Amino acid sequence: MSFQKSKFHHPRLPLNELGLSYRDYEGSLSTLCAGCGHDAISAAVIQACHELSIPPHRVAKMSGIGCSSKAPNYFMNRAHGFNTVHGRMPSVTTGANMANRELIYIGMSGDGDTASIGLGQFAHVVRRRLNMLYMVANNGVYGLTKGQTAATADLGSHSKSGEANLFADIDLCVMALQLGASMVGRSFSGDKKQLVPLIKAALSHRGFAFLDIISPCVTFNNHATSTRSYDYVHEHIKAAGVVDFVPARTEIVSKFDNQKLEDICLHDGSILRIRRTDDDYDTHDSRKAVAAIEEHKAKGEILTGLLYIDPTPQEYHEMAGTSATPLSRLSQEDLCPGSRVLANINASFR
Ligand SMILES: Cc1ncc(C[n+]2csc(CCOP(=O)(O)OP(=O)(O)O)c2C)c(N)n1
Ligand code: SF4
Repeated sequence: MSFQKSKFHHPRLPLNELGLSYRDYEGSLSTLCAGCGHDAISAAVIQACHELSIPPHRVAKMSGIGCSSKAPNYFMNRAHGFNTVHGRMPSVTTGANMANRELIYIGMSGDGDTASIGLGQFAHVVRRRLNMLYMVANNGVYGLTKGQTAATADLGSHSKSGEANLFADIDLCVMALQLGASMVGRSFSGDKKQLVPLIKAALSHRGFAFLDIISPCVTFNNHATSTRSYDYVHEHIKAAGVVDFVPARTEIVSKFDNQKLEDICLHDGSILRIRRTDDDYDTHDSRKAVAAIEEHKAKGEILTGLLYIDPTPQEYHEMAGTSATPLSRLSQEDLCPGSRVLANINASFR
């Protein structure tokens, strides 16, 4: 159940290019536990979409089942939304995207939703390069069903009841890199400075953008022996680089030491500006990104930031050569070639 927020707001709130304030990007009142990392992710999505002046009605919020999958109710009430079956967000998003390629698809899922019941669907949506932002709110547990260990929990980490995890974790960033995602990043719900530019870049990226966001579950996985707790993540986080997002049409002002800067131009003219904190880190090499993730993990560290980006990505519609006009806007005549042509097509399969 969701509760509506009061529409009252300060009359002098800053407005974006569409004349909308951030309150126009909010959703219903959250019913998640106070302090849940997922609410911080919703706030980051609100800030990113407001600052990018994205028309809310051009967005489709897609999710599965779980506390994380409830989160889209708490941002952008004016957008389209579809809470699908557990683990089935990728296929429903694929169908929606096939019918209307012009919407901006934001998929929000949990580690249970993606890495367990939805793992097969996740693999195929990545390899099909669907043009979407796919976010996983990764807390290492099933929050909604009260704390069972998820497939992303680290080997040896303990559940709240003290049980040790016997199995190695699935690293969703490594999977996404190996399956061909054209943008991959990892962040932390408590680090808005890093998360907001990553979300902006992912929304402006034409292709499959994957963000794994560590999002502690304060109720079931925030104890001393968890590697997804606020304390553990704060102590073991390591950034590959600082990411800044410069939207198209705004003046580009360098704030950093130019020696270490790299600017990547996205298809809409926006600039993704990366300042390396690790001189050796190469954001254009997916194999090195996999190695870097593994090396940091072996040291007990969590590597965050922009891990990989392909500056010339391809997305599904380009690869499959589909109609440039969305199917949802084609007329009956355009969609149906007529009974004689259909009869010939059917005959060709006999
Ligand atoms: C087919 C099916 N199986 C199992 C469930 C029960 N179930 C609901 S949410 C969930 C796990 C959610 O975990 P996660 O995706 O990590 O999200 P979180 O709640 O931690 O944010 C499960 C197993 C279900 N709703 N449907
Ligand atoms: S149970 Fe955990 S994941 Fe679910 S709302 Fe509460 S803190 Fe968030």
